[in-house]
Amino acid sequence: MSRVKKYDKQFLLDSLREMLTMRRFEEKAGQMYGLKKIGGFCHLYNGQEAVASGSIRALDLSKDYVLTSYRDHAHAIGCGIEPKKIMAELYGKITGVSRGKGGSMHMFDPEKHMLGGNGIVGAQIPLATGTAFAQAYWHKLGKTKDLGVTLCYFGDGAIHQGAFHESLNLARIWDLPVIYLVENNRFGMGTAVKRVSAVEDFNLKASGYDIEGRILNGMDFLDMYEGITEIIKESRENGKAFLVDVKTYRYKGHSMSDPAKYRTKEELESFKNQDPIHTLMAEMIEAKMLTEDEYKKMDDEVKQLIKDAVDFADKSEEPPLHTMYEDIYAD
Ligand SMILES: Cc1ncc(C[n+]2csc(CCOP(=O)(O)OP(=O)(O)O)c2C)c(N)n1
Ligand SMILES: [Mg+2]
Repeated sequence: MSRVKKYDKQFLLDSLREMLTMRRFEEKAGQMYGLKKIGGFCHLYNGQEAVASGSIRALDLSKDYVLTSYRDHAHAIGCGIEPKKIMAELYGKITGVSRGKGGSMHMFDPEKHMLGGNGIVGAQIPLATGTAFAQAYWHKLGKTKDLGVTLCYFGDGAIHQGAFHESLNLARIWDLPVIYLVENNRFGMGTAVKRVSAVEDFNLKASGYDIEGRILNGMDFLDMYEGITEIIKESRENGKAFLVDVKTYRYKGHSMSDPAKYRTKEELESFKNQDPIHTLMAEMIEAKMLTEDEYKKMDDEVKQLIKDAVDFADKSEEPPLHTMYEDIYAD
């Protein structure tokens, strides 16, 4: 039986639309960067959509939290932040989600339980550990009915930071409900994982801290959703930490200035042939849950949403100079 048939049709349509929104957002961000509407650092997520969408959709954002790296536009979309506020942030406008002061790497909206992108490789790992500590503590004090979990994303390049190892140790000693998710896209900037790491399957690192490690296929929405759903359930029920190695791939260079000459065309093509959006769309069409015309209409609507986001960002104001020293410390 087709995999999609056991799912609610609306859930699948919403998931497909969300991944399309992430993809079209990134394509437009790349274009606007080329037109110099966006400056500074900018890292695109094309190809990795099933990772953010398939995992954030398994969370309960009334009690769970998300933290990630600088490649954070899609995670912000997944947490329900409006694309226009993300685009305005890229433009450095006051209407941006971080009031135009964070830029591409610092999407942050505590109301949506998105506790930030981070420019420093691995910085989110101890922050997520602290967030999970708070969740465990609140639960112990009886302030929350169910335990909230924290989902912490980082790249394969962050594994070698000391903070990763210290955090995993603390997460086990204190039994924290935190899921460390490695977006293993095979490269840290232009350096292939195998050139800097003795192991390529990072789930293996979990055993050194007596936590459980798993591998998931990040090129497939349903594999991601099902795998993470199981992990979240165990983490919530038992207050356990997990380390998940998610195999994925980015279609674009590391950042806007990277022509990505360190990989072959064949490698790129082999991953484009496993495109997560195409896979879900094709399976839904095959199962008669979607027609080609409906897909085209969805895509047109998504493109319009992103175009509106660009218009919103274009028309918004820059933050006034006097706000320069605001939003630095918490009140
Ligand atoms: C502490 C620190 N060292 C170096 C950098 C420069 N830097 C930015 S991204 C990056 C590579 C990270 O690769 P990875 O963690 O695999 O994430 P990906 O870009 O593949 O999503 C490096 C070294 C940084 N931002 N922070
Ligand atoms: Mg990487």
